Amino acid sequence: MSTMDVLIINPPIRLDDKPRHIPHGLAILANMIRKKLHIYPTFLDINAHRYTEEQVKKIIQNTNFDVVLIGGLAPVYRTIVKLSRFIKSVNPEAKIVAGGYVAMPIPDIMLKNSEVDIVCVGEGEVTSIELLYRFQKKGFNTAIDDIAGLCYKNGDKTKIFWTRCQPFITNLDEESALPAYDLLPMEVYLSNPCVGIGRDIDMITIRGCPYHCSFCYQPWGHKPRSHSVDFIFEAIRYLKERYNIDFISFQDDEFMVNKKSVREFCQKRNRFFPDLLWSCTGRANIVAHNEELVRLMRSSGCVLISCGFESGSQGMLNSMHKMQTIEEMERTVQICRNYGLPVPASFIIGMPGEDAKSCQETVDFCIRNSIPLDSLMFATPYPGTQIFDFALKTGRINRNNLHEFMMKIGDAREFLNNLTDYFLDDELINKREEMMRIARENYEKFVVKEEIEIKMRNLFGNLLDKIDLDEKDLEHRAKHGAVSIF
Ligand code: B12
Repeated sequence: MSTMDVLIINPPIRLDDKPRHIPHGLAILANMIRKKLHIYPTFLDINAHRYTEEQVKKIIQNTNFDVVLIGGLAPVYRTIVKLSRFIKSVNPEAKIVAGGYVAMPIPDIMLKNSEVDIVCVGEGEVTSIELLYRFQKKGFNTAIDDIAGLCYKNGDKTKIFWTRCQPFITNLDEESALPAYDLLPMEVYLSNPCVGIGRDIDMITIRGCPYHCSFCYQPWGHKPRSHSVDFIFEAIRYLKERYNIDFISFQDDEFMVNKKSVREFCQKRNRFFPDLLWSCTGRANIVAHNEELVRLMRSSGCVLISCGFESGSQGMLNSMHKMQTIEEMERTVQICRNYGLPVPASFIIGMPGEDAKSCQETVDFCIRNSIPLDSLMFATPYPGTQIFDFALKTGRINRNNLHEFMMKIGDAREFLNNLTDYFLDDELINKREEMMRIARENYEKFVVKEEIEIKMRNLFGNLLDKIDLDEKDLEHRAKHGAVSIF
């Protein structure tokens, strides 16, 4: 076989909001496939276009493809199950390959319960190229058992095969690539900011995180691997020239993990793109002890550092292995406020061990520090996390019916499993509402609307006049970006 048509599908997520985040993983693979195999894939971005089921079906029927690549986060499991069936009904010969967070931790469950043929377990750069190259050279019925990082099934799903592990990429700059931005409907993403204001694009620069939080899924190990600052600036230069971006939202697990790189980033930004604004992720135990760094970031265009505070109870923080203290969280709030930065902290309710007292401590923390609890997620046992193992061990999730569990999995704003011994399900759901209401009411007393406008103007300058925020943007801002929370 010499020519091969590849269709890449980005399933929809968070349909109650606008599409704001580009599908980095799939778009990186699209670029790699183009570069290494000279195959020009078709990119079906259902999420960006918010296509209806009927539209998706029509597009698939009218597209030539031999291989389909599909992936995403855990909540797209049900979409993949459904879509894979449809794809096979249109083209029974096509190979369907899945990857990403939805498939990596439960490849066997996905293979047994869907029409997916092969799962890529790990980073896709090397694995997917080797797999497609094999198909291209030897056809679809060739052996793939020597390609690392795969899990696949025989035709009748009775047997699942695993190949050896694919080692982590060591040099992200050389072995990965930029996302194929040109294959994405970039105007959709650029006009729906993730966090910032203006033409805002998200970026991921690091894989792996040194921490071991019990609610987090970390397939990339605990030794962070980063793109070089030079690589990041190449990307910014391209995005500025081609898409005229104003803002970058760094969505890494922990952008501040390497302070030297952050400093280098700030210096280069000031030198080359002094108008560029940006936001990033942080951590209370880092921000609290690095005021100088925050000062530099602020004076280098950083307008927001979002931290996972998770809980106002030290006991809960310890039990989730968060490695941060309440004092560090309070200091973080102080530092952010000192520099006019908003405090978009997110919290979790319902971790194992949560009770009325720990919930009260979270509310007290928010009241003491005048923080609204707009982002309060339910502890959700996503596969691959320590709390998933806990839920299995304690019988909260049925080991024998993980497919059913995956079909239900959604956003952590929706209640899924009760991991506490203290609350009944309804009580937990009501507790969340109550906590959010009390903290919000208290916050409303604290904020001065006129001051917010001045602070926003200080941060965003003229960009504020460039875009109109509608209801959905404001709602999103409160829940995630929280730019108006000072
Ligand atoms: C950006 C992001 C988002 C964006 C969405 C991004 C998008 N468009 O898909 C938003 C903000 C919407 C989001 C939401 C949520 N997120 Co999120 N998010 C991330 C984040 C920070 C980056 C993801 C990313 O782009 N990574 C970089 C790319 C390069 O990696 P990648 O996608 O894995 O791709 C590589 C491989 O997986 C593989 N690959 C990927 N797909 C495919 C497909 C094929 C066919 C092949 C061969 C290979 C392959 O190749 C790629 C290159 O190596 C990660 C954490 C992180 N740092 O990774 C969390 C993360 C993915 N999110 C997570 C969670 C829990 C959520 C939420 C469920 C949380 C919530 N509060 O509700 C929601 C889900 C919303 C919903 N309804 O679906 C978890 C994943 C859990 C899971 N099993 O899905 C993560 C890992 C965070 C964590 N550490 O726990 N998220």
